[in-house]
Amino acid sequence: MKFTVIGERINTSRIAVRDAVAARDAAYIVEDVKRQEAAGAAYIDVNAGARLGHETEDMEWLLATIQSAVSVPVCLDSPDPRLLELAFALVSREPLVNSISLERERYEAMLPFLKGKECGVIALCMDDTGLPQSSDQVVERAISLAGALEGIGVPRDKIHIDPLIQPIGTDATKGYMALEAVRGINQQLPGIRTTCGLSNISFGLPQRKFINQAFLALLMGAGLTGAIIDPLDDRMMATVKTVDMLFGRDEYCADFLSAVRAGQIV
Ligand code: THG
Repeated sequence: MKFTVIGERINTSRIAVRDAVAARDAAYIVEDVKRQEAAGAAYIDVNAGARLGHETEDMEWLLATIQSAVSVPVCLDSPDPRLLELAFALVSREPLVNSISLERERYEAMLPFLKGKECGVIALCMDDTGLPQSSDQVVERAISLAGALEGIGVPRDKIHIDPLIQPIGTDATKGYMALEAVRGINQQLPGIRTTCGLSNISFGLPQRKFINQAFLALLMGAGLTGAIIDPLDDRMMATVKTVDMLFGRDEYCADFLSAVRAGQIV
């Protein structure tokens, strides 16, 4: 299966999106998500967390606006189980729910909510002690999360484990740790899916796009099945399409060649 691109742009932590949401500028959001869909996003991530006190109404408005504009499903992105539950009731296509974790409060609220729902789930390898400190610990947490989710009936291929990418700038082992974690997850939980945000790897460093792009190629090599990225970043998407092709997931190199013809790979 081709790599799953989750488009990250509809996030109120981005100034332009925050302004558009505050002004209820539907044209801006519609234009943005149409471009993400055209560029190959399989899901549109929607994160309304940055305007404090407005998360619920912003999420409702964004979902209505986005779902009238594109036919790809949304990825509901919030740490708040109540907001995810409210948002879930508003989706028109099977969503990805981002996210559950092993943090007690979130875990205990999310499991009963997810039971019996038709959706994909992103599961963060986070618990109440914080971020994982080794690739073995990521794999252990992935096994716990997968066990709990499969236990309530979520099929393995709808579980997307997020190993949680940590900055390389303050700990040189964090890149390799993530690569080992993805390999370990695939070995211990065959058929499971994996995803992550990339940008933490380059936190505090210059030339971040170059770091993120090289890291994505390495993660795909380790077996990562998807990522939360900017589908309008042509270089990042060129990496995705080229690696998909090199892994034999692009019959006759068709997608690669059409991206070249469209001027997206130059
Ligand atoms: N895992 C999961 N979900 C996530 C993350 C993750 N959701 C949120 C985040 N991390 C992924 N989403 C984004 C969205 C936007 C940006 C980065 C990650 C972004 N970053 C630019 C930067 O960091 O410089 C800002 C550029 C701008 O303002 O336009 O835009 O890890 N499961």
